[in-house]
Amino acid sequence: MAKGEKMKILKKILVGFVLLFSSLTLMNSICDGDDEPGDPDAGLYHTYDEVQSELDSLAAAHESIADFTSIGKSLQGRDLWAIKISDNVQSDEDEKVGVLLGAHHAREWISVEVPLKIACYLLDNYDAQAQIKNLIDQTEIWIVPMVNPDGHHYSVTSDRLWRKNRRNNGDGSYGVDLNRNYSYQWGGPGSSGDTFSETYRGPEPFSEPETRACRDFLTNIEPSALISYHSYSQLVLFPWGYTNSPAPDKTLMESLAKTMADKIKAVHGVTYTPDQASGLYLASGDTNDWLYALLRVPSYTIELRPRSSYPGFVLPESEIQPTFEENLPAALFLLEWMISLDTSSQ
Ligand code: 0X9
Ligand code: CA
Ligand code: ZN
Repeated sequence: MAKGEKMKILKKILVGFVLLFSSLTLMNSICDGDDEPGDPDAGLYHTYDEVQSELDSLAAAHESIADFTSIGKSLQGRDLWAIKISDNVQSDEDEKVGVLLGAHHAREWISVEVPLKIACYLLDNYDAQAQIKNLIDQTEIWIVPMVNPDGHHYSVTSDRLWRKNRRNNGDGSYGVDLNRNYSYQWGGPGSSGDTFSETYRGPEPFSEPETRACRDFLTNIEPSALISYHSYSQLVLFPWGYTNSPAPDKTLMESLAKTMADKIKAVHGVTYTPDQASGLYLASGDTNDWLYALLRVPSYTIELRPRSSYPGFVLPESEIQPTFEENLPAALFLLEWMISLDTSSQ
């Protein structure tokens, strides 16, 4: 055989191996952080592109019970990807709706992983677990793991501790705090009118495309329960956040929060503290106050691991899986609680 021929065969074998390994990597990418050469890298944490491709493949692999869709676009034009999980997923059925949101705040990377892994878990266990099948059959679950993709991308590529979105405020400052930009009690305590502030509320309520997308989406689907994941501090927070006064449904929301905290603790012994959101600090214009004011439904912020400022937002990769594991039963409990509403109200 000529030397040139040998080289060609060797080259083919090499290409074969590369293709084999890249397809193995692709298969691995479902429900697991993946790296593709040249892409921004967040290790085992998911980048924006990785969230997109995972939700897409996840829905494709479970097409009768999952739908991959966008609820709108960010300021820089990124889609706010969502996955809807339900039986008869293509139709809007008369079923209670539950919502899990992640990453209003860019640097809170773990808040992407928990709702994303919950989506994977639900879909992967539909056939195997009667409890999960029942939940998916009787409810409609919407998961939006990355509400602030522009900020998240910036956190991955430029400034790990970036919090806000990437609005150019026109004065040399960037970013609006999306969790101060909702309309209910907008401009109140715990929000700032200073564009340079980490809690800058924006020039007006819903000035940002990301919060407008959430507003329109949530108004349309009318959830019966919601969890917005944040980090850090290990808290289960319920409205009000803008005032220390108790919300009308404080008793219910507190009791559900206590049960969620108990369920979390039962998994790895980690303590999350249930509290009215104002107990952390007063903050106005957040997701939960707005949703609760609109629909009077249980609406939580879960502040994930860690407990304190070391390691703060930079949670080691080794804690992704346990943080998901402990939060899974709490989310399942809240979603299943919605089913009980049907029997008691009919
Ligand atoms: O400040 C926030 O937006 C949340 N904490 S974080 O460290 N993830 O930024 C807490 C929001 C809780 N809501 C109120 N206290 N109103
Ligand atoms: Ca359904
Ligand atoms: Zn946050």
